[in-house]
Amino acid sequence: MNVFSVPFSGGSLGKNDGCEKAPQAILSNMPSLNCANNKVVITNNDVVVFPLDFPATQLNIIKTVKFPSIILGGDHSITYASFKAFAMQHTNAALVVFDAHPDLMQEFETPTHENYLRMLVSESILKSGNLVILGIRAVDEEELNYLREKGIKYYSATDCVMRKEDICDEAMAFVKNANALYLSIDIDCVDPAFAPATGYPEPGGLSSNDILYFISRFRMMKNFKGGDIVEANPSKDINKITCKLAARILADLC
Ligand SMILES: [Mn+2]
Repeated sequence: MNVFSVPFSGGSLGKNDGCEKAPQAILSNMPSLNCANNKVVITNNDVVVFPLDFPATQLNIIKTVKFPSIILGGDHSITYASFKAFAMQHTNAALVVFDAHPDLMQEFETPTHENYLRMLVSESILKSGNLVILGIRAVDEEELNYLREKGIKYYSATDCVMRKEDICDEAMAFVKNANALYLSIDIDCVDPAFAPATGYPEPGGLSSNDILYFISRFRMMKNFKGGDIVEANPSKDINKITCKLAARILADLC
């Protein structure tokens, strides 16, 4: 599988400085995995980023990333550019996001990890009917209004834990007719007990096993063509548990 490393934290508004080190930390944990997919062959490609130049970084992502592939962030703002590249390479593309937060704050001129998803929808790069968000548990009122206004399909973290299989069935049925499916995994969808190293840890999330269950099923969909893993921060990690989980997610996606 092709992997594109995007060591960029400039979209985290200073809240997750250090997440630019995640691609290397995740890749360096791959050999230590002891799982069915540990023989997966990864070809890493580094995307050149400009820490102080947002638009230039976004352009470089769009120019460099080719699918099928997995993108390693970096903060969640990089999904704005990588999904844009995905939508340029595939018509009628769908996005399934795992995240504690919906990232739908009012848009500004440049995408950040708080509003990239709203920008994708409001700029019509992504149809709201091709979007599912899973695992949310920290939502601003402004975001709730936008979710309702656009009729966006979403599931809380509690739903994802309590009704895992049904919700996975529903979400898969919802995106199965899209030409191509992109999975975006913000590591903060997972409970901080399992993934403490991130910018906005929120209690009450999915377990490691829950996220791996969802991935194992989405991964088998015929239209699955790519995705990303974002917001892990090695500088906040404890015994590498977050980066090891991210490495396992990467192995299972490949
Ligand atoms: Mn996010």
